[in-house]
Amino acid sequence: MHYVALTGGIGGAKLALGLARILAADEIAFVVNTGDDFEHLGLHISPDMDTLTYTLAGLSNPEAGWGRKDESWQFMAALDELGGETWFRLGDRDLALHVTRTGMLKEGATLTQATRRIAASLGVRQPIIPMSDDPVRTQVHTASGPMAFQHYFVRDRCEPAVTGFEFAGAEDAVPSPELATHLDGCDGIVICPSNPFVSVDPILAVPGLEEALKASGAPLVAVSPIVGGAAIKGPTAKMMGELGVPATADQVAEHYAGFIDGFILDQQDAALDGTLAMPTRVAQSLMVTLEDRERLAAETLDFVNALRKGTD
Ligand code: FO1
Repeated sequence: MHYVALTGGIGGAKLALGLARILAADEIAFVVNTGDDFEHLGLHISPDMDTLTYTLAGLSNPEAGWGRKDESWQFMAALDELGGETWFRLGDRDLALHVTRTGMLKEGATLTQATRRIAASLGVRQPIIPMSDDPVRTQVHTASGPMAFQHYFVRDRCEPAVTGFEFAGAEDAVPSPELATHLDGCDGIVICPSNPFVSVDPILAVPGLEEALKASGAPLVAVSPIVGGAAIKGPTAKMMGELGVPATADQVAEHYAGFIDGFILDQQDAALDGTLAMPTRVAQSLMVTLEDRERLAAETLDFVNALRKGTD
């Protein structure tokens, strides 16, 4: 069997880890949002790919969800002394990854190639594929104008009210060449419980990518990032409110309508089961323990397989 999962950062990486733990390494490939990427201190930072890489490598910081465990912060302290920019925190060990990737890109490697080499160095065997090798940069529209994503998310702690989003550069981007090899003979596609607006939409904004997923013929299942009217992680519910959309799981399903074949609701939203314009499955989608991640991954694949066989 072979599956493809689309993911953003911290929330999505939890299910990604569950999938990686219950499948063989050659049965799953991850397509990751790079709309959060930015150039900072002369380095190419790729937060969602780093979060997934560290998570699959067993190196992630369990409290923050981003960055590495057992981190030290000497570089940040020294940068602060020099009056440098410290709003975006780069740990000493984490810094090594950004320096390595930036060097590879400067020498002519694509982001796909650089990611493959870094993941292999850290012992990750599952393919981690950036949505595109071309720069796509999420801009968050607010009442005071457009903002670069990390300025909105980290520097301003998601405080500005959003009015919309733009994926600068998407129109000229092409999907990573590695994607096609994983869609050939694909048995199912999972959209992890990531933010639909700033984690999944940038992936789908790459011209040809959504069409390639559909053309694979594999059933597409999204796992709700909204549980009982709140986001599992991050600003999804706050954004929905600001965009004038009720922060409910059915509104997320509606957002993906026409694209997905099935939707996974949390037990807290079981009342919505059977009320959506697509097949639904109810599961425990809050992932606290490792077992929670594995259980949700197994339930998701069971749903995908049932949709493919026409038994759901
Ligand atoms: N998130 C924060 O909230 N604060 C940080 O200082 C921060 C630093 C950081 C460094 C490297 C990296 O790969 C990710 C980092 N993140 C940080 C996470 C991050 O930017 C966001 O979680 C994502 O972009 C949203 O998915």
